[in-house]
Amino acid sequence: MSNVGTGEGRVPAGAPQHDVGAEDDGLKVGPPKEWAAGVPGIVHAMEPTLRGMGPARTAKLLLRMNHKHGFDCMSCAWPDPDRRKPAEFCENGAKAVAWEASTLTVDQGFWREHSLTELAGRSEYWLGQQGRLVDPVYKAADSDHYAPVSWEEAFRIVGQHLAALDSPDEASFYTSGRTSNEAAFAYQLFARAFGTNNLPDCSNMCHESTGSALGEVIGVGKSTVTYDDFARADLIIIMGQNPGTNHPRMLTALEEAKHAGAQIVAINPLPEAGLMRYKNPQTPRGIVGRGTALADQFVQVRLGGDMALLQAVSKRVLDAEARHPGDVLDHDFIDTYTTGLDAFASSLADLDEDEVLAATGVASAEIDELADRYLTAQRVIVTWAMGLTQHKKAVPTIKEIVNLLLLRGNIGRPGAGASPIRGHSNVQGDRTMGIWEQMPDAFLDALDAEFGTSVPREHGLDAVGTIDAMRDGRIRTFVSLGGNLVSAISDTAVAERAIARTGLSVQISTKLNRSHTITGREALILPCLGRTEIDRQASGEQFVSVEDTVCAVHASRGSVEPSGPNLLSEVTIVARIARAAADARRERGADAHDLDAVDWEGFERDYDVVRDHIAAVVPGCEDYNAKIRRESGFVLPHGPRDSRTFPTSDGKAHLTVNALEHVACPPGRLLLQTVRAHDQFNTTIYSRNDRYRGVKGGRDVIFVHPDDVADLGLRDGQQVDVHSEFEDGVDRVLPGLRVVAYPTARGCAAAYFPEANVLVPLGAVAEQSNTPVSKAVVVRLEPAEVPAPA
Ligand SMILES: Nc1nc2c(c(=O)[nH]1)N[C@H]1C(S)=C(S)[C@@H](COP(=O)(O)OP(=O)(O)OC[C@H]3O[C@@H](n4cnc5c(=O)[nH]c(N)nc54)[C@H](O)[C@@H]3O)O[C@H]1N2
Ligand SMILES: Nc1nc2c(c(=O)[nH]1)N[C@H]1C(S)=C(S)[C@@H](COP(=O)(O)OP(=O)(O)OC[C@H]3O[C@@H](n4cnc5c(=O)[nH]c(N)nc54)[C@H](O)[C@@H]3O)O[C@H]1N2
Ligand SMILES: [Mo]
Repeated sequence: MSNVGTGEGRVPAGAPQHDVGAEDDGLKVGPPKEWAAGVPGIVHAMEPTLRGMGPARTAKLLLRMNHKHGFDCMSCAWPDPDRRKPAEFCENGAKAVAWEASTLTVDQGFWREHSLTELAGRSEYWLGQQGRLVDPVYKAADSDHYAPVSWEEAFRIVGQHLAALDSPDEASFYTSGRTSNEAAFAYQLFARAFGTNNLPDCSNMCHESTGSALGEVIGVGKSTVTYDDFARADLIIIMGQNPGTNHPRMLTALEEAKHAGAQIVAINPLPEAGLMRYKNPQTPRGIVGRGTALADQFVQVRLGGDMALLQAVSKRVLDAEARHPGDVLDHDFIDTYTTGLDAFASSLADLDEDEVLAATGVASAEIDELADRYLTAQRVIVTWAMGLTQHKKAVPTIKEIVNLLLLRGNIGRPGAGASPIRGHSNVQGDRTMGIWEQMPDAFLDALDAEFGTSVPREHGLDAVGTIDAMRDGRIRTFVSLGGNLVSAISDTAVAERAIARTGLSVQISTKLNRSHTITGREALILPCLGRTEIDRQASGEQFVSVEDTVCAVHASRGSVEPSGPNLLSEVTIVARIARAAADARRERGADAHDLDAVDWEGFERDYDVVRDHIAAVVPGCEDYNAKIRRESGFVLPHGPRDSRTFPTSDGKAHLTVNALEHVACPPGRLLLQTVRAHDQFNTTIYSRNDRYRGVKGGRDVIFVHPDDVADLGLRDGQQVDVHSEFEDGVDRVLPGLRVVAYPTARGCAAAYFPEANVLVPLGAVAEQSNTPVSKAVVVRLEPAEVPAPA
């Protein structure tokens, strides 16, 4: 099963035999002093991705990326080290910048040429290749085309629709995690002043399970570690995360930790290239190849087996304590800071090893080895991402991480902690700023105190809830601040029909995607500045601020000219929608209510005004304008991390009892997970390659263990239709995938997101967090009817 030996991190037998790093060998990037010369090297290596940007723009941007006076990379939420390297970016960050800063633009003729019907038939890849959106466009009710519209008219249309609703709760305001803190704060304020808490966001599909679990058991839903903790840890356990592709700069931190003596354990059904081997080319960081072996132990768990695995490790820790009473657990910590040990220990006393084996597919000896590593380490960090959060039992699984860490006091001390690794670069900041359909009353009270408003207290709709409500006709206006909800959410066909029932859909975006082609009866595209671009307002050039996965907040400044003269900033667009909604309410003889309580023009003129309000409302952001101007920004306070203060109901960290459950896979079926390829950012497809997994020029593949391929009577390379099986009995099919024999865990399979979203019913969600279950879908593979050659 998992045949990567201790200390070696070999790629298991059956892994693609080519050198996954082969292409990188041509990448010539010099040491710091030669970095100017290095940039063209990167450009060369990443052709054609960077072609659209031109050399001058490219160099300027790549060198400012993640720097103290530059802009924050939009490709992930990995933090910046305090001592920055000259080129503080990775290959995928460069791709994200190139994609945004493309000089190619969608001209006005494009909209005449392409009907919506035609655009809806295009792939995400094609749509993203059309260039930057630079003019607002409107699709009228009776038209199959968008057509250019003035900004005034665009805002008037949104305002009219919003004012015409019977209730503010008939609108829903989605946010994707690239939005700045300033835009996010303005947006949630607008939605609430308008009268609704319907603020779904990408986090609902992402780390919501993390927030639910951590919030409940330690009182704060965020990482308990700082950047520097990685170098101080002596064991780092990486669960359900593929940093080589999705957080490449994390590999540098892991390599540094390794040099400082840390051991690394990867827990994953897939032997992900970046977890196995890492070649640090100095710059750019994050290139995977035949370099250092990273993982000391690779635990090849079955999909959804982590809860059982964690319980089995905790049980071994408790058994060790029973053998050496007083020597194993951190009793001082447990007595002072936690509750629930006795119940937890007795629940694990009769943990069934056979069930653990069935759930994990991992031999007892491997679990013993993992437990030994945990027991010999003094400072342990556990990181995780979508491989844990997108399961039915995601929330209890994450609570089991906390259980394990608490047993030996691994929270709230240097080099130790629980570290969710967020996805979108500012998804955490957006939440801090109030983008959440269930913000606590304390936050809403602070808003009311600051603005004199009376914002609603009833919880709003999340992402799944919004689609559900659209389906029933309960949401009539949909506004999206970034993102691509139709493509990102589960049950694609249902989501598309749901959006089509709205009266108006509004996308505030940088680039074309499927959510622009599947619209309400009327639709608007409002094109905005991206993070790379200079944002000029009446008071001068503006900067924005963002928060990374370890709660560090800092400024981000664009440095190139906007892609078009007609672009507005996100803050401006939000402020003008708010004013238009207020005007429209007045025109209808109604009161603008709370919308008039805010100085929207002031927000737009000078983002310091927004930040002054953030300072007054958001805990930890006091004196925001001063702190954000410090070179390295500042770190938000975090009780558990800083002082072992746990803001839970009883002020303690909770060891919890979680009934063991795993996803059973009926005979002849597989468990399918949906993953990202190396050349994509969520629904944005940069190219159709996934070179770390050996795939080139296509995405219609399903990775299956060679023995499962044989057992299912299939052949490597065969075309299959993938049918998912859920209790609702609906036959959901992803047709025409090519079987790729691949060393994933037995009984498991993987295909690409977002294509595979067609297979997941809207109602298949994680308990408590309501996150779509994207990582363990029971599927049946049927040989596809391949048309005979003509
Ligand atoms: N280049 C690039 N960077 C990105 C993104 C991108 O699309 N492209 N997306 C961003 C976003 S929004 C996010 S949320 C993150 C996502 O970062 P990841 O969570 O790394 O993304 P996924 O591709 O979903 O990979 C999930 C990983 O978990 C493993 N896994 C799946 N199921 C299980 C399980 O049951 N148990 C265990 N132990 N492992 C499992 C998979 O094999 C895979 O390695 O990346 C962010 N960064
Ligand atoms: N099956 C399956 N489904 C999943 C996942 C999975 O692993 N499997 N992962 C889930 C996760 S973790 C997430 S986070 C969601 C992602 O869901 P979203 O965040 O909604 O999707 P993205 O693809 O990141 O959004 C990309 C679009 O954002 C716009 N954009 C880019 N930059 C900017 C900007 O600066 N400003 C504005 N206004 N717009 C911008 C562009 O138009 C681009 O097309 O998908 C989820 N869906
Ligand atoms: Mo995400």
